[in-house]
Amino acid sequence: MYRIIKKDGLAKRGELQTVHGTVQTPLFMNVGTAAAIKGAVATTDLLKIKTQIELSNTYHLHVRPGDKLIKELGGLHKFMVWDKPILTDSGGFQVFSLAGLRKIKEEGVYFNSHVDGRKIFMGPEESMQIQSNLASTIAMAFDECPSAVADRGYVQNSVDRTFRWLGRCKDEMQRLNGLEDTINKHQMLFGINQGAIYDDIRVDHAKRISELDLDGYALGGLAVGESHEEMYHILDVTVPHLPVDKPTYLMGVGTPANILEAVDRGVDFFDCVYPSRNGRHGHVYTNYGKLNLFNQKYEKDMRPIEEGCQCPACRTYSRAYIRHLLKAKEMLGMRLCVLHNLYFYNTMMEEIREAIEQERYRTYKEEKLYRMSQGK
Ligand code: PRF
Ligand code: ZN
Repeated sequence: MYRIIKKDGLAKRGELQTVHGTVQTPLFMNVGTAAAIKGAVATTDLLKIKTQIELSNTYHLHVRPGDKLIKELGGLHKFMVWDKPILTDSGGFQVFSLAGLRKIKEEGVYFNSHVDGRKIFMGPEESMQIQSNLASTIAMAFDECPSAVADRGYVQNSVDRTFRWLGRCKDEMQRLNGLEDTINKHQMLFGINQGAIYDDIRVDHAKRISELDLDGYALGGLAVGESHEEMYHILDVTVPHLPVDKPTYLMGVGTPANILEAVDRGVDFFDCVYPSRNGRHGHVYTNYGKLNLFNQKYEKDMRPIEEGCQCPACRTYSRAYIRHLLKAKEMLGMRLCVLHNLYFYNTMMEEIREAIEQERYRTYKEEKLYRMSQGK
C-alpha cells in the first residue's frame, strides 16, 4: 500500500507499506547487486547510514550462487541478514549490459553467463520465478532496455514486446504468490516504462501499463547515454501519465542533481552505483561538491570529510588518514568513503522529504544545487 502524505508541486512525500516494513519516500536504494554492497559494507552497517531499502539483481544471483540455493536457505533476507525491504531488478537490463552474445526472441532472451559463459535463457516467467525464489519485497518486470541510439522502428517493436512481457510477468507473479511453498506470497510487482527518447512512444506505453494496476511504475531506459536535458524532458512528458497514487521509480539514477530534478518531476524511488563506485575511488560527496581524497592537498588535513557529518567515517577519522588508507590500498579507506557517500545520499533524501512536507521543495532544491556547485 502506497499513500501520499504531502504534495509540493509535482514532488510527492509518501510512504510504502510492505511485508518487510514501511519505507518513507522519496528514497534512495543502496545497490547490492550480488547481495553485497561493494566496498566491504555489511548489512549491519546499512542500519547506521539510514538505509531503508536494498537493491539486488536477479541476473547476478541466478548465475551465482543460484536462486534455488537461496530459496533453500530461506530467501534473500535470511541469507544476507537484512529484514527491511529488498527490491530485485528483473535481469532485463543486466542481461543487456553484461552478458555475452545474446538473442532476443518473443519468448525471452538467450545469452551467455558473464561468469562461466554457460548458455542461459531468461524470459518473463523465468525472471518472476527467480525473484520469487529470492523472495524479495518488490520484483521488477522483465523488460528490454533499448540502446540510447536505437532507431524509432526498433524502439517501437521493443516496447510492444516489453508490454507483452509485462502481462506475462503479472500472470506468473499471481500464480507464484498463490503457491504453497512460496516464501513471500505478498511480493509486489513494478512495471517498467520504456521508449528511449521518443515522447509519443513513452506516453503511449505509460498509458498502457497504467491500466494494469501494478504496485508501482518505473522509468527504465534513461541515463543510458542521452543528455540530462533529454532525460528531464522525458520525465516531464511521461510521469503525468503514470498513476500518481503509485510509487514512481527512476532506474539507475543518478547524481544528487539528477535526483533533485527528478523529485521535482514526481519521482520517488532511485538507485545508483555512483555513491559506492565513487567511494571506492576516493571520490566523496559533500554539500560543497565532490572531493578527490587522493589529492595532495588533503595530506595534512585533519578535518573530517565533511564538517558536521554524522556518518561512521566523519565521526571518527580525518581526510588525512583516509587519504593515507586509500593510497596504501587498505580496504578500510574504500569502506569509509562508501559509508560516507551512502550516508550523504540517504541524508539528502531525508532533507528532500522534510522540504516537501514543509512545502519548500523548490527553494530547498535550488539552494542545494547552488551550494554543491560552488565548492569551498
Ligand atoms: N531496466 C531495468 N533495470 C534498469 C534499467 C532498465 O531500463 C536501467 C536504465 N537506467 C537501470 N536499471 N530492468
Ligand atoms: Zn561523513
